[in-house]
Amino acid sequence: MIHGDNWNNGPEKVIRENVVSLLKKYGGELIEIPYTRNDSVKKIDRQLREKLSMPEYRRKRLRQLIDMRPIVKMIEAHSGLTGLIAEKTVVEEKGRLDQFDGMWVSSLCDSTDRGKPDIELVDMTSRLRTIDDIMDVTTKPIILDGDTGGLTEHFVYNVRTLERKGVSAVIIEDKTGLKKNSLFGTEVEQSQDTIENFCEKIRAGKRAQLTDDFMIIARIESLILDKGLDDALSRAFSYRDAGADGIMIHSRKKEPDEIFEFCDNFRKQDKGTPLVVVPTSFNTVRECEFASHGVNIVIYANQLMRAAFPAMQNAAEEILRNHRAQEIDNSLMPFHDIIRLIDEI
Ligand code: SPV
Ligand code: MG
Repeated sequence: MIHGDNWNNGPEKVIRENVVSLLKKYGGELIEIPYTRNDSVKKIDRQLREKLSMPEYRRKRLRQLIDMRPIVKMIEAHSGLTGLIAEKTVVEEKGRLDQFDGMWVSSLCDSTDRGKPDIELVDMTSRLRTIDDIMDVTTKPIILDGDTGGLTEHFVYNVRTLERKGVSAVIIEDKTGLKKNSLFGTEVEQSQDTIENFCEKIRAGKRAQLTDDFMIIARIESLILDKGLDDALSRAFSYRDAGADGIMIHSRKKEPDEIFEFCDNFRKQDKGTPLVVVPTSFNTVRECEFASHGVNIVIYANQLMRAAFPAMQNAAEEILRNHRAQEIDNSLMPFHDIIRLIDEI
């Protein structure tokens, strides 16, 4: 085997170790040549990334991943920086590398980042701005949290725009009126759309779509609103029949039982339609267990935002308490690292 010596350090080291032990089994030889660092190699690297980030390549990658992976893992991004974390974070575990497959542009985090409530107040133009910021620095596929999808007459235009930009999927939820975040549950007034209206919105969106790549995923709020499993299942089959490319089932319970029950019952009748879950409340479940219940996509919907907020608040409080910044310095990213965090072109 011939390989550049650039895999001696960093996350690729583990791949090198795997290769070395495999070669040993049959007496193979590893020939390492000094890695070439010059402008033409950089150009090939840039061209490859450029291709991956182009709309026609990025858009279809979600469908490809669903076909290839036991489960697709998406993490929330609400800015260029969080996009970079989603794009670049890699861990090594037991000789394997692991990373996220793509990004979820959450309405909750996009709103929170602007200091606004999650009530569809941040309009589509601003949401598209966030998507642009993320797309500028990443190549992985994107799912947009499309809230209720708004008026059907507006939704059809937004489907075209998202598709053209290279977004892979939009998830719309079956609520009407002033949308509130699902995790409030029945603490606040929330109303669910009728099956007929929501099916019409899905059908209109699918009619508007120009490519075969883009996905419209229907999100069912029946469990959030205590309407029960039967309501959730009958909605799921109706939405699928109206053309939804996937079903997201949501719950605010800590135990995953109702989610598993939904998935198991859905899979008895439908082996193929992708299922999506957002385990913010039922966070004890590991990805492989979701996969064993027929789930295709797991979305970590708000963890980056929730990690950043307390850290920033603590830094602000410590500076106020000490009238200087020294005390907080040990818990901060070193100054030298932050100025080198973003690659220059
Ligand atoms: C979001 O991330 O905005 C979502 C998921 O819609 S949830 O907050 O759980 O409703
Ligand atoms: Mg949302």
